[in-house]
Amino acid sequence: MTNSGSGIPATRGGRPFGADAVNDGRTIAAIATAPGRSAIAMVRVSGPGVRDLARVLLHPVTLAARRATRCVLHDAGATGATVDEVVATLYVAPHSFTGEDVLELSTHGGLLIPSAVLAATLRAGARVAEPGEFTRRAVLNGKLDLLQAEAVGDLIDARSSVAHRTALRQLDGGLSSRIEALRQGILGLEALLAYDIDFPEEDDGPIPRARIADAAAALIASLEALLATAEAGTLVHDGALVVLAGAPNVGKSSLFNALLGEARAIVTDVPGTTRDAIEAVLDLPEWPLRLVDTAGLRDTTDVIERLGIEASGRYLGQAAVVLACGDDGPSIARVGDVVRAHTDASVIRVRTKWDLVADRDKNDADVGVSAHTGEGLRALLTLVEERLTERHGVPMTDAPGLTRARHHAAVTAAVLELQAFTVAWRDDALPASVAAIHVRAAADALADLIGIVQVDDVLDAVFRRFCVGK
Ligand SMILES: Nc1nc2c(ncn2[C@@H]2O[C@H](COP(=O)(O)OP(=O)(O)OP(=O)(O)O)[C@@H](O)[C@H]2O)c(=O)[nH]1
Ligand SMILES: [Mg+2]
Repeated sequence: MTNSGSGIPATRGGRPFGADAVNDGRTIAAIATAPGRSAIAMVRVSGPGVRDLARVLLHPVTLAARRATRCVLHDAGATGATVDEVVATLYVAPHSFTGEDVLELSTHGGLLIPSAVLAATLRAGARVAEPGEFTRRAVLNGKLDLLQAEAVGDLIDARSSVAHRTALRQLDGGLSSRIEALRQGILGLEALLAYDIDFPEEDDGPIPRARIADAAAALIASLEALLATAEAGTLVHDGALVVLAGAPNVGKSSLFNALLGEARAIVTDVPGTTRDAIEAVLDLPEWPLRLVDTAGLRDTTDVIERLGIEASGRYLGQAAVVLACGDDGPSIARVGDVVRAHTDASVIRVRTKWDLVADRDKNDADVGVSAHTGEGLRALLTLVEERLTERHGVPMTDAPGLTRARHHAAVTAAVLELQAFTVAWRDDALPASVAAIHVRAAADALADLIGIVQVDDVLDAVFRRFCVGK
């Protein structure tokens, strides 16, 4: 069956992108390794001019595909001087990361040599790659879809083992295939509708109305199940924000350092020591945490301290869990009240300086900790993980889930469109061909997510944050 005559525009999909949508067809080059002193570095070149460039720069040039070959690299510029001895590996299109001819030049490390090798490739005709441009070309050439490309960025940026595992799964294509299956489901619904539109005169239509409504309901349920993974997924991706709050001098920075196992924040017996919020990643087995030490909360006329306290307030507003710290019962209660005014995050009452507490039976906190002896630290972290799991569900690293606001927005848009369709269909409020526009919009929202369509602003948004050379 085709959609002709149904009033539904032809499918936008097919294989991702016409190649060269944004690609200017030039050969690009970049240093792919981080700057600084190192044993080796890598300069990556991709594009149609790679083999010509190799001929100009390398000696010998008999490069076999996928074989690391030791060569001398000359600058083709005025002097023709030797720049470095390199190991060159040629990947022939389409069997490369970008889908184009790719040359990887492993050079000696340091600040000078990689830059000189890059300069030589530019003089031989390449241009400097934009951030993320190698991966962008991989997407344009159908080597990766957009979700997998994001996963490449996530792998590079991963600061915790959970985020690392999640990114690997996404790179594996698990999320892409789940989204694609849902999109195919929506296209199936669209096909049922097209049939109904083409043969409206048949009494109940050839397809019972209820069957179409059921199909829409089933799709909405599946999309909502996927949406339910977003909260935990985003927390895993970004790290769950855990804020240490309390009056000055109660031991927040000491606790922060003890949890991290290193002296990151300055500790003194002077109240008001911490002026600015300090953030660090704590990689727990289930949940990666973004742990934040803040300025002690109190009324003050000191301008800088005031700014620090305001920053504490902002962090509190975004927190997933707040550790309300105090070194006696009343100070814990006070900070608990202040914190609750700023946030609806889960609050854990923490009694600090537990080593000094004589009356340990008094029940004025959820947990007692000592930064000096280490007592209670493990119990506190267990409690943090329990609270996160209670609120946000178990982070799923084995099943595909949503990890970014972009994913959440696209799947939400698809649900809203299908809901709008369902209402119109149930009430017979709109002609089928008009109601069907909602179904098409739902399918398109998922197509944008995987990158089946050629939308430059979607690509720009995804690749803007990549590093050069990736
Ligand atoms: N005995 C004992 N002393 C502690 C403990 N934790 C912190 N202290 C002491 O309490 C004082 C204040 O510690 P900080 O960690 O700087 O306190 P803070 O809450 O970060 O203070 P501000 O940054 O000023 O708000 C220091 O003298 C610490 O040595 C603890 O577990 N046991
Ligand atoms: Mg402090």
